[in-house]
Amino acid sequence: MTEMTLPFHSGYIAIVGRPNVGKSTLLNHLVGQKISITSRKAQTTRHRITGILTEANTQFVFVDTPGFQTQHMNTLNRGMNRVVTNSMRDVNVVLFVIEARHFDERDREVLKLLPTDIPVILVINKADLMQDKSELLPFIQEIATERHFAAIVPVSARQNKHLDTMLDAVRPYLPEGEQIYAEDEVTDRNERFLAAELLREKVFRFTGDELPYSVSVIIEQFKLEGKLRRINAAILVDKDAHKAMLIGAKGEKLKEIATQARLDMEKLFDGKVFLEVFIKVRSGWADSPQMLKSLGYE
Ligand SMILES: Nc1nc2c(ncn2[C@@H]2O[C@H](COP(=O)(O)OP(=O)(O)OP(=O)(O)O)[C@@H](O)[C@H]2O)c(=O)[nH]1
Ligand SMILES: [Mg+2]
Repeated sequence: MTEMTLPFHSGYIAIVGRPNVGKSTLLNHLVGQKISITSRKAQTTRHRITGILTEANTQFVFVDTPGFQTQHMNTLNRGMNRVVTNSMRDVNVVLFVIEARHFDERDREVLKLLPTDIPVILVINKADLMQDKSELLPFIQEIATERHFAAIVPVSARQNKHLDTMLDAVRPYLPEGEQIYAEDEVTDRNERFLAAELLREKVFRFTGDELPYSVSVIIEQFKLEGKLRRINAAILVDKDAHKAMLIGAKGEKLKEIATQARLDMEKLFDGKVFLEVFIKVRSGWADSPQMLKSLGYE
């Protein structure tokens, strides 16, 4: 008996939307690992991050992007918006993510940027927050008047609901082609980058509202000693006052941040991590072209 081999399909899928709609949560649940940091604060993601999902006959290469900024236009935010627009070039599909029940001007700004020559799938995330399911249809109808969508899929990224339906909607748009990445790869980002991001996530999660936006992380040393990863990281802040806030009373805050970051790193890297964290004051880093370059912005 001859075995039938189905042709392989692969392609790129950009995940775009305003800040905080759940793009990175969606990416993480799609690939089954925490490769893109998340928080309840807006503007968590600052870079383009690729997440890879490989099935028997298909490879999905998702591209998570920063939430599109419409306020506070410093050099960093302009750079982040450039990442968003550039990420939508050369992809096969765009996932335009919005939040159930909330569609506002900030979503409309992103809608205006969406390419007209690439299929766009509307992903209505946080569907779990919609108590009254009868609200869904009128909500969909309202947005569907704004432009043509290749498909409209309500999901709950956090609860892993309907992600299969979403993948089924993407599938027809992935062309026949070779595997782009090896099947065991989940991201194109290296451990150094992921370590910096996991530490930055803890700053987002363990500090007040203002601080996270003025913070950045640099890995100063990353050494592999057998199975142990020895990492020295610097958290860059804008002001001395921010440094004090990060350290907290008796250094408790910084200790908690470092511990939680280390635990996440050990989980992701599947090995022991020795993490040392320093804080450095570098005022105006978010507007310094030189600093931004060293953080990976062109
Ligand atoms: N209830 C609910 N909350 C969700 C869902 N998906 C994400 N969230 C929450 O929404 C918040 C923002 O999630 P992120 O994944 O960081 O959002 P993002 O769009 O990547 O945000 P930026 O990177 O800042 O643009 C977090 O607190 C998530 O836990 C969902 O399906 N349901
Ligand atoms: Mg994000």
